[in-house]
Amino acid sequence: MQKLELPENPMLCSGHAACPGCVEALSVRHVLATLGPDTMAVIPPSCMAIIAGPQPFSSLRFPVYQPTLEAAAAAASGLRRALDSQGKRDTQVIVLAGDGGTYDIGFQCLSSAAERNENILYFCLDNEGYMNTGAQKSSSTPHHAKTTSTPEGKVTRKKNLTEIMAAHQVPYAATASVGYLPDLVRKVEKAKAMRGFRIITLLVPCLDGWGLPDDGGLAASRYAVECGAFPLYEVEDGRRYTLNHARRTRPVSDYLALQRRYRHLDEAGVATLQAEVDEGWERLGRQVLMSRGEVAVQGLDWA
Ligand SMILES: Cc1ncc(C[n+]2csc(CCOP(=O)(O)OP(=O)(O)O)c2C)c(N)n1
Ligand code: SF4
Ligand SMILES: [Mg+2]
Repeated sequence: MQKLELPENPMLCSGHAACPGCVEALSVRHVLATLGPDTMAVIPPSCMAIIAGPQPFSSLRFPVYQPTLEAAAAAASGLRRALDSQGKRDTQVIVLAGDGGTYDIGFQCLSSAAERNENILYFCLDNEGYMNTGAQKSSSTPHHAKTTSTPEGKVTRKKNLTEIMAAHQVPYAATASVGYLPDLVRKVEKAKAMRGFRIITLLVPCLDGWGLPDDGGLAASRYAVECGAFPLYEVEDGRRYTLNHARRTRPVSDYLALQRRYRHLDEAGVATLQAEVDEGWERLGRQVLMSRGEVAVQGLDWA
């Protein structure tokens, strides 16, 4: 077992406003400890903005700018350029945004910043819904999950953000989970050492929105990876795929059983989700093999 040392003066302090047991606060605490104090964050409206606290109070010991929900990646781009013009090229500009602010409302800004290869490190804190406003559905909410705006379960599937970002051919797009902490810390260190547009999507099981007990966030973080619903992987330059946790060790039903948002599902519904996870896992496996040159793409020659 690897012991991780955290600095004595955390950049995210105790007394913050997260729900007790929230995995988002834990994840961000480790992210910030790995990045260090020469960091500036853009935090759009989200649970993270609540955790950071209302002016003049803050649980964060470094500069933070809160833009509108649509504008996080544009605000970070501007901040980066202002710092560069002052010669502060080593200061990391990060975004700490929710999935609603990333997959949906801030998506046009995000796509543009990725296309311009802005030198920013974007963290999507993916709790699979609009949680601080009462757990409504986002395009990251998985198929069949109940939210307050999909009371009978969501009828469409979760958008695949990492694939969309990889298609922008950015230097780095990865997924991570605080349930696999050494992997998360390694990815943050790796992204910190790179230049250009980098994005890490962190799965954040939401106690309230997913219907988990106060101490259930970490188990859900691990089960999501172990059943393949949230694979841990990295894509470099849109081409080189690496799967970081290559074996699935439990059925999707174990993961669903932890969460109240799936409690309405019958056996057929569970089987549908298992089939969808299997399909996604196979597609990812093909990408990994193709990027190693182990699978030839058939039938794409010019006529
Ligand atoms: C354009 C716009 N629409 C709606 C809102 C209201 N609003 C503030 S935060 C939020 C939810 C954001 O969800 P997400 O980004 O997933 O963050 P979470 O609360 O889940 O951490 C909404 C809808 C807003 N601020 N701006
Ligand atoms: S609503 Fe969910 S993600 Fe937000 S602070 Fe509470 S447990 Fe954390
Ligand atoms: Mg959210």
